[in-house]
Amino acid sequence: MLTILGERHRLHHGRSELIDGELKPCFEMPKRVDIVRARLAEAGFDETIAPDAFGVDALRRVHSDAYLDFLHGAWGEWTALGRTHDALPTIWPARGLRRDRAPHSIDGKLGFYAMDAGAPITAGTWDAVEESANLALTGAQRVHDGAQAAFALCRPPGHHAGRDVMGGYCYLNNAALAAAHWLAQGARRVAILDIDYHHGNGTQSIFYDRDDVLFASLHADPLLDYPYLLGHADETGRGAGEGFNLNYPLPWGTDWSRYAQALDHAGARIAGFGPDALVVSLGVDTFEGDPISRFKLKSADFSRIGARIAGLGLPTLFVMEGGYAVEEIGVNVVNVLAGFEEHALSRAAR
Ligand code: OKP
Ligand code: ZN
Repeated sequence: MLTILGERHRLHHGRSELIDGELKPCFEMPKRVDIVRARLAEAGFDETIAPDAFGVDALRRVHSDAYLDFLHGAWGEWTALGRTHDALPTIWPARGLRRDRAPHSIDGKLGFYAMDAGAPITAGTWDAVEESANLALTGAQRVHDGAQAAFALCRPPGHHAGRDVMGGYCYLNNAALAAAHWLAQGARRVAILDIDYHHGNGTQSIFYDRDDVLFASLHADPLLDYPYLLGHADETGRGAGEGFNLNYPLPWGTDWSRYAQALDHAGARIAGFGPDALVVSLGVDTFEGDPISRFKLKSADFSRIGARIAGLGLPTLFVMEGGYAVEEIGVNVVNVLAGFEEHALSRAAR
């Protein structure tokens, strides 16, 4: 499978996030990409390319100008005050506070544009997130040009990022950018299947009013787990988008049999939608050994996921999201991709 790889992700290495009331080292780290790359090479996935540079116009299809300006300038504004640690917000626009006027000072802006303290900004964050977006856009372009499937090894991930909000390790929504790119290239309908453990609140919010993008997500019940404030089954879309948003909140301890039922249901809905192409937000934090998650998928189950996705028979772009059992992340990701390829080949042979 065609794989799009970058180097600049390494420039983003958040030092700390708030966990259990303490600032602790971020689980989301450069080594995640190193391990996936090593496993890809070992498994013979050697068709790799570097990203093309898409300009700001590709980003503006999904994100607001004010938010892009903020992300681009945040580190400079932070360090101009003599600060050297990661930039983190300390306030958020909760109920009763205004969210229509962006503050001018950096501490105000950090809060205004964040949903949590889970997306630190460092010296290299902008370069890394810009490249991560370009990986997804390059993958989308290649699939548009005729590749049956591609894998964008994005880092930082993107599915928690909304039109003008960062959070949960995410800054630019890579999957949404890919879907928007396909629509701009003439696709009539695009489906996004989000199989990360956490609900893709950013992706959902970006397309919530639209009937040309079907968003389907399997994730831990938000009553129990991050991001807590979105991802319930009764979120089905709004206005023209009614019926084009599909959430499968699942309990802690979800194993393959339970997961497979939800996946098959989502697959049937995606097939019924008749999309021109599919984006998969590929998180492997559903793995039983993941340090921040509570599902029970085994490494072999990821091959089954890949095969079921291939069963849809759609041009498919896989976009890397989460997965924090660092030593196993490579095996689990490559199992999805290999499971997809094997099934796609056997379909073609029939
Ligand atoms: C990003 B992705 C749990 C803290 C949760 C945020 C997790 C972000 C996950 N104690 N912190 O969806 O994998
Ligand atoms: Zn996740």
